[in-house]
Amino acid sequence: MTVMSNTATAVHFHDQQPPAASLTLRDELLQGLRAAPKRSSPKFFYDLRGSELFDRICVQPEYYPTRTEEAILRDAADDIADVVGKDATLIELGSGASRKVRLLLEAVRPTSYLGIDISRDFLLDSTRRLAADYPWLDVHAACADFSQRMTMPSGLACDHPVAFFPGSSIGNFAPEEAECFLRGLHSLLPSGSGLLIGVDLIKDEAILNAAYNDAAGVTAAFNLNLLERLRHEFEGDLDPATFSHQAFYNESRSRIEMHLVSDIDQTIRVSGEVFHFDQGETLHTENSYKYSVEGFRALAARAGFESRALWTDPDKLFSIHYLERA
Ligand code: AVI
Repeated sequence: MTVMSNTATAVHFHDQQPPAASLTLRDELLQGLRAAPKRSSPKFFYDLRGSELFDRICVQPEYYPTRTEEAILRDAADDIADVVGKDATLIELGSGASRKVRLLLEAVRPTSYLGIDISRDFLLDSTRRLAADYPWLDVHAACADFSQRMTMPSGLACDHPVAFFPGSSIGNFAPEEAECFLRGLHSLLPSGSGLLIGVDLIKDEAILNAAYNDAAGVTAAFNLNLLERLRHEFEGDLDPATFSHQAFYNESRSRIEMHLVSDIDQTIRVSGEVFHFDQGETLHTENSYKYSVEGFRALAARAGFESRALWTDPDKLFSIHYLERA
């Protein structure tokens, strides 16, 4: 593990990307394209442009999760601070722009903060800004794929770790993967550690469908950007204009599905390999699972986390759970 300390911005940077990461990513991508039906992991969305587009999704009027979760965090910051307790090390998984944690920092006053994200440039930029704005906070950044097994970076004081996983990113795992992911966290964290986690709730289908089909087309651009990434990073020979964005709520599985639909019968090439798409055939790019409060509590309990507190908004659109590692 490389550790670099940038004194100008006081961010301690821990690079946990395995050296052969791009090879692993390529293999994973090709495996998904060979599958029937074709699929790709949502993590492929998040190159620099994808991360920027995701930030723009978060402020679209139809995309309620971000503003609702932020309102809950703002309103409940003092209660959250009481439950979390003193001298915490906040560990944000998939920290992105590190915006939500700002709503907690003054109330919770953790000793240190660790942002973990797969998008290195985005991570460095946002943690540098955080360190500049909160000079009393010991800021660390780890470039890592938090969905894989991780280790705690050395040099991070970690007496009372509290993982922070906002945004309902847990919903991008299938329920059995989510449980497995929480089990991984369970083995990483000592007993008594906390997990503050945002979980999107099951609701009216029209609200869900609108949230993933915003009128400004930002979610569509986010989905289609995956094809640009295939072209630029994985020697993709394809025309993104021949694909369309598709997103819909699958009620029987309580999930939004996002797909890229081929508008024509065509053959594309990625990393020298040929893939055929029939007209109307899709590449399944993301699932976003929605939970009931009880459903999520039961899942967390199976992974060894006990429910300690819960906050929701008045319309019951979104939930924030505080769980304790048993
Ligand atoms: C990051 N994740 C929780 C978002 C979601 O809602 O599932 C990603 C996203 N995809 C389309 N819009 C937002």
